[in-house]
Amino acid sequence: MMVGIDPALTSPGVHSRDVVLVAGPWLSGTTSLIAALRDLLPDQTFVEADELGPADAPAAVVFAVSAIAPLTESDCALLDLMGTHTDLIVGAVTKIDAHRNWRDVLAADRAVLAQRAPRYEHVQWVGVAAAPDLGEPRLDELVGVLRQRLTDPDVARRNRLRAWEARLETAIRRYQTDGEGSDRAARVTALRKTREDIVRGRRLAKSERTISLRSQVQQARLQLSHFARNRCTSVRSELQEDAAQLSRRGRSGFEAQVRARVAAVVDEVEEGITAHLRDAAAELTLPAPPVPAPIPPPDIGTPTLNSRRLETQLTMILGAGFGLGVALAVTRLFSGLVPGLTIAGLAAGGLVGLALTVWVVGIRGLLRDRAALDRWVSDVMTALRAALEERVASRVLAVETALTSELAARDDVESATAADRIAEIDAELRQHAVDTARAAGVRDRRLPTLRRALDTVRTELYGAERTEIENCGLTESINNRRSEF
Ligand SMILES: Nc1nc2c(ncn2[C@@H]2O[C@H](COP(=O)(O)OP(=O)(O)OP(=O)(O)O)[C@@H](O)[C@H]2O)c(=O)[nH]1
Ligand SMILES: [Mg+2]
Repeated sequence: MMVGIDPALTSPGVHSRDVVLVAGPWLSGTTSLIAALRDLLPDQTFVEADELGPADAPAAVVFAVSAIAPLTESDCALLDLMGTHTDLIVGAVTKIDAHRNWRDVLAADRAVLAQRAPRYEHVQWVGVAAAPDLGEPRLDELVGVLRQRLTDPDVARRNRLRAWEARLETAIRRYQTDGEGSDRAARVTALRKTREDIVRGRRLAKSERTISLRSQVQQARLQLSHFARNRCTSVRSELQEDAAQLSRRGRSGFEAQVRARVAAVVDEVEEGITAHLRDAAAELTLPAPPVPAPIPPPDIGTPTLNSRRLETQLTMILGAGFGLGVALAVTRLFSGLVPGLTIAGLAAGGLVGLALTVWVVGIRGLLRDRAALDRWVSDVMTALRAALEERVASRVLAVETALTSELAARDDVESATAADRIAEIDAELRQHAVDTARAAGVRDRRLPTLRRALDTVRTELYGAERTEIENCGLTESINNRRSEF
């Protein structure tokens, strides 16, 4: 019949069965009602919902609801499901023996259902008591309605039209959602979001890394220079203290001691630099930078201890003068005290004077050497400090270069991965767009025919006026097709 409108519309896609489906919500009295109906109408087949397949369309649906309360939303949804392919629906309010106000409930049920959809406006409602606690079952009205309606030749035709309506509505809905891409919308939104996240994540990661590299390098430069300076300062004061307390014998070993300390400080600072830079690289999750060959300690020269001639001469003369003075004083003291011992006094004075001269000259020499060594230590430490600061600067610079290029390489790899992922997402988005456009094309091609067919069906079911309202102006003149049904 629909083939006239579209050759593809060959069947409503359901299997019409000559059975009456008795269905209802939980504990509504379905089983009791079915048992009673089977007794009263033995020629009819009554089934419960679980005895029907999804594509089976019963000839009639008896929708049993208890008289205890009016229909709820879930009850109505159940009826929508049960009555999709069947036009003949009879509402049965059960257990009317137990609920005196069942007529009010029935009226409420009728109103609720009529509000739900136009197709429910003409549903007949009856009250039943299939298994009353007292008295006889009351099923006459329901039996009467079923007898009358099931023999009506128009019922089969209307059932078939109803099945068509359901199928056409489903098809139209499917084409519409496909054409609008509604089912793809969630996926498309998710894809767009992922794409944005990737782009933003890349940007963020890049700037974060650059910033943390810069701060690590600056920190390293500052802390290591500070460390090197500190070491130099403390070793300098240590050595200057040693120089100030130097004994005559310790003088020769002092230079070696200074050299050893300088070498130790160089090693210490070098190790400090290596450890700090390794930690900085670890902080940036980069491999430890290579450690360059250690530098030799700076050239610190030798202390100049050979005194100048003039100074020596002056010291000698002053020392001799002092010695002579002391000698004369001792001699006079001796000869004054013991006049007979002039010769001995002379000898003793000479000895004391000589000893004092030697001592003064010696002390003077030691003090001069201490001062010279102190100056030397100072020079050595200045040179060492300069060398270490330069070392810190050059090593930090080398590491900065190495880490920057390492970071750039890593960045390139990540960028490539992100670009691949974005390309994949873009391809999928394009595919969705193409699919949606294609589905919209199919929808635009198919929809007019399907709507025309639906109009035809609805006109048959509700009359032309109703169809106008149903379709919101989509109706076309189809009266000439009526004969095809
Ligand atoms: N008073 C009274 N009770 C009834 C009537 N019909 C059924 N009942 C009671 O309602 C309860 C449920 O009856 P069922 O026929 O098993 O209802 P159902 O809808 O098949 O129940 P489920 O299959 O469990 O959902 C039982 O306790 C019945 O005795 C009736 O007409 N009057
Ligand atoms: Mg049951």
